[in-house]
Amino acid sequence: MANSKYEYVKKFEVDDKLPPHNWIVLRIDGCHFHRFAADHMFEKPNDENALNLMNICAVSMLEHFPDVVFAYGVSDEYSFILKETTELYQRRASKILSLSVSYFTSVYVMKWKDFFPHKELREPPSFDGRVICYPRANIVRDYLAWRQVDCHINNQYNTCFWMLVKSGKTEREAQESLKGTLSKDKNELLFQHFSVNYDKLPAMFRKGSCVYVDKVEETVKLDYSGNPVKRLRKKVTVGHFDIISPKFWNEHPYILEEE
Ligand code: DGT
Ligand code: MG
Ligand code: MG
Ligand code: MG
Ligand code: MG
Repeated sequence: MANSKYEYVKKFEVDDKLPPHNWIVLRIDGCHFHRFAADHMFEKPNDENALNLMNICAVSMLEHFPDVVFAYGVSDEYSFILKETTELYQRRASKILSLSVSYFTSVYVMKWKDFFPHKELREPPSFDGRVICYPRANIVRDYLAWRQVDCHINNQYNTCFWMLVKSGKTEREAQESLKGTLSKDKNELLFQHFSVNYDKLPAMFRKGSCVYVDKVEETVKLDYSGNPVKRLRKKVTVGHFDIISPKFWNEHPYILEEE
């Protein structure tokens, strides 16, 4: 088709391609989820259904965008790691960001009733998003460690805070009694006052959630002498691991393998 005199407007568009040979981290976060959680009466400090809904959205993301090699979620946020060689949307930041945030949000709405069959979705959820490039896999690991440390600090604080409030303290009193306390003081408080062993709380609350492609062995058929014929199958899996220490990464070296 012939160019119209209006074609020149295209020249105003800026190139937003992310640099090559960088891991791309995409982090999305629920907008005003403090209010959203209150409006939907999420359990405090952790609502298992709400977290599982976030996890299902992340699973869907890995299935929909195969270049996402790992995802880590806590509270109302999820981080997605795209492999360094990805050519998804020619690495255009706005495309990657807008399509993944809108896809995640749509799945959140679609799957809501599976997790909250008796709760109406009262307002449209929305998520903000950002992309960050990291040139080395070890920095991506440090990024993930940063998010998991955050998960731990917040969860330990919130667990104490809501235990104190549920036991009769006002929110201000609970805040006052936690001021200046160290991690071990909080564990002690939970144990002494509420007989709660922090380490025994659900791993999803303490560690957050990891979503990745696992290689699982599967029996496809039996051979003529009745022996199972096995095959490695890729399966998107959710787990709640320590991703700060090397164990998980040593066991799954292919996830952040550099080319
Ligand atoms: P933002 O992100 O600046 O739009 O504001 P918020 O309100 O989303 O704040 P953010 O992202 O820093 O903190 C997440 C909020 O979501 C926090 O206020 C507690 C709430 N939230 C997340 N997960 C749960 C949950 O499982 N239960 C409850 N009760 N609240 C949750
Ligand atoms: Mg935020
Ligand atoms: Mg938020
Ligand atoms: Mg958040
Ligand atoms: Mg189009």
